[in-house]
Amino acid sequence: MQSTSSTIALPVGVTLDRYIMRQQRDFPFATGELSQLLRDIALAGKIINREINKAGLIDVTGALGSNNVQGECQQKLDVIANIRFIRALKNGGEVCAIISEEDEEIIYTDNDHAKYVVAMDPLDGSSNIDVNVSIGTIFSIYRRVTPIGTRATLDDFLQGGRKQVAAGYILYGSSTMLVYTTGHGVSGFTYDHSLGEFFLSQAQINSPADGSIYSCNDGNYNEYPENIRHYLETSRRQGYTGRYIGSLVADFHRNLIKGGIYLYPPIPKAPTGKLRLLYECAPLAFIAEQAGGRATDGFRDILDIEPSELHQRTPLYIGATKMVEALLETV
Ligand code: P6P
Repeated sequence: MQSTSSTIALPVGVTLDRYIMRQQRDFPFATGELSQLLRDIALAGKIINREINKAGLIDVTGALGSNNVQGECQQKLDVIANIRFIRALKNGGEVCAIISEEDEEIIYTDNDHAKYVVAMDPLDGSSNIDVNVSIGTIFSIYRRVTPIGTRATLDDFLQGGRKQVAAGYILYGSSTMLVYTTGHGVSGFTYDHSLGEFFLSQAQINSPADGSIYSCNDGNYNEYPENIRHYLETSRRQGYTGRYIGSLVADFHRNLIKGGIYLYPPIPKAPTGKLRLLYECAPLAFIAEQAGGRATDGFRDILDIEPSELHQRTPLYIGATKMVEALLETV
């Protein structure tokens, strides 16, 4: 169903709450649960933002000394972010279950009558925390497929990216931004610390169809598949710019706004890619497509991948449509 023009025509400077209410009004059958869920996520984002901003002062930087289910060294803020988001979603009452990069198993909220499930990376790029580089939260929302009132199951999370009802990220950067889609375009909100509010700053983000920025870890270049090396060599000959922050949300956001492509190909130590499908690649692919871009694993659109495991990984090539299509031509 197309949203009416009132949502798109909103002036910049509208609060997130008002924007969500306007969006909800555009959909007469909306009952408010998704709106509330988006508010719950924004609240958790505000809290994490506060923790991040004082990280250097209260010793929440650095490693915790434990590893997450991925075997990756957990940073203190990783764990804090995970706890905060889980608590906000539990208390909000709109989510019956959560999966998180930080937990191996499904997290049940005991809200078995809630309609939605959430897949999240509570704090992606967290190794950058100690050096004050931008980091981000990524979230993906599905309507459950199991009966209301029962405990959620794997099936609720393995529906495939095209079944997402909403997806977004929070970028804790030079400013803190919330960017999300509910399938009717992509909107960007900037956090005003003095007021404790997210304000609409980009009503409709349309990503450039082409670009000249590529983002990849050049240190892995020699281990990339031959066609990817060929694509990068061609890009360099064309005078493209390499920009790689090592924080997916920051690299993705820059490319979304300026036009570019982010690449995480398969490499010997990550033969199916490093990034996770359900809570990193699928939500960003939803946003990319809604903004006019594209996302693939090198063979299929990310959103067409049929998931089989909660923490499964995938190669990821995401960004400007013409750049992704040029890469696919090398396959
Ligand atoms: P590498 C951070 O760990 C992350 O998941 C993304 O945010 C980032 O783009 C990528 O991994 C960096 O991985 O192997 O280049 O250090």
